[in-house]
Amino acid sequence: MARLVIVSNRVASPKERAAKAGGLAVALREALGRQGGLWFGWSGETEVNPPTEPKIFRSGRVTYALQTLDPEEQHAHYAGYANGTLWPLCHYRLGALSYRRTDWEGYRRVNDTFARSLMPLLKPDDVVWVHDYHFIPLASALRELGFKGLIGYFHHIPWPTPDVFLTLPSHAALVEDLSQYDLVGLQTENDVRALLTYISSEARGWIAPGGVVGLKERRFRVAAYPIGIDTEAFVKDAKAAVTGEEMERLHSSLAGRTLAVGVDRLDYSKGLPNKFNAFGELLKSRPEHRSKVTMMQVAPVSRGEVAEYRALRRELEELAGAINGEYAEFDWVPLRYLNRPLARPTLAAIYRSSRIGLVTPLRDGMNLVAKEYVAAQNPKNPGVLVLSRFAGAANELSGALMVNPYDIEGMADMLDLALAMPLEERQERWRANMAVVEANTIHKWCDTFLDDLAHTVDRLGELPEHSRAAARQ
Ligand code: GDG
Repeated sequence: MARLVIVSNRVASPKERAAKAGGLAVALREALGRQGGLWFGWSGETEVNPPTEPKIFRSGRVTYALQTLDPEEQHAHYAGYANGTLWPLCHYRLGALSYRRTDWEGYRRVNDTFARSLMPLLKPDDVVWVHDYHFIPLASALRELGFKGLIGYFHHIPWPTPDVFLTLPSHAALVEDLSQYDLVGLQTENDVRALLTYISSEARGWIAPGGVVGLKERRFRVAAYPIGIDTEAFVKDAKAAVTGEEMERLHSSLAGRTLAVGVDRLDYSKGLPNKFNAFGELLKSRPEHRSKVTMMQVAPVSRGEVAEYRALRRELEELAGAINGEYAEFDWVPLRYLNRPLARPTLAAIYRSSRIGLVTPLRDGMNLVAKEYVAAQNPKNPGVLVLSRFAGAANELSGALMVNPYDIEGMADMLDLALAMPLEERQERWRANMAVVEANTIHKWCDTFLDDLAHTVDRLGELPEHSRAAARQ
């Protein structure tokens, strides 16, 4: 069996326990452990004149290789092009997009640095799996250094439609970079359609059945792999939480009130101001819920070095203060707003205790919180998932109450509906959602992607005659 090499910006340290590391890190570590492998990424450190070789250490069957970066280069790569340009672009936030040539150049230089650091560690028959938008040019850089083996890429965030993508000055180069992969995985069929439409209508590529693409002299495949969670682990955590001390503390603090929960990184794609406003609207327009419903928003701070994120934090503090100032009673705070991350078992306990899971991003690749909320419910008395139609998860979780996060009053209506929903309907909706969450786990996602990557070359060879003819033109 070929060795697996995983590349991601942040590498979960082998010491990080499953409860803290998060589903993706655990699944990747498992995939690596099964066949033995290498996990390569940024060390999380910067240094002027950094060493050209990565720090290497082993844990079990996994070798870790971590590259340190020059601070200016790292800034252009991470805060600049990856999170200042690509993140807003892929989340349809053109107003927040900033593009500087120096960032684009820094982004590519950092990918060259990563490739030069990784290349000496690669064997010709390694299978390389690259994760996310920090690394789109990595395959080009590795190919340039002579790596001919299989390279797959998974894009965790949405792929924008051509009209939006064309606002990126470097769009053509970025898609040529993508074409150096053998398999490009996206979250949903909508994302696949968006990328393929761009390739056929703007980049003069051709598309054959099964998402096989020809672009200049390259052939590769584009397909949807909707990511899942470690369902079994979540169900276990949520069940264990029932008797835990934290559950007791939570319940006594609620004093019999209904809980609605949101869990999102503090990111403008997650639609937090809209969610706060919808809760405020509910309290304003339906006074019967005052003092009866508490909303808890867990929003760990993320990317504090990017200006938009600091502005968002201020906006949310103001909104939370306004809602609490307007409606709080001496014994009830309507909105509990936390910027600290909580341990996963605590999250599971909160999900299970919440009558409503509020997942209302303006745009999201998938949104794992939606799936975690479903997995954590008590089948005998499940809560209602209120879900933005713009989350990738909306394609799968048909049992959710779908909302448009731009429609504040519409969201307040849905909250009202969720609060009144009878048990039978809650169970029916939950069963539909849970069937998906159980069928499509993170492990299955991992195996399906890797299996398809291993067979990509066969698929590329099976092109129908008309596509081969197109490819020859
Ligand atoms: C990207 C894409 C895609 C959050 N707060 C705490 C905490 N979390 C965990 C959640 C969940 C994860 O972080 C967040 O995952 P999401 O999928 O919701 O969102 P992103 O971070 O934006 O992830 C997204 C994902 O990649 C995977 O492909 O679904 O669309 O944007 O697991 O539970 N975990 C703990 N404490 C917290 O306070 N322990």
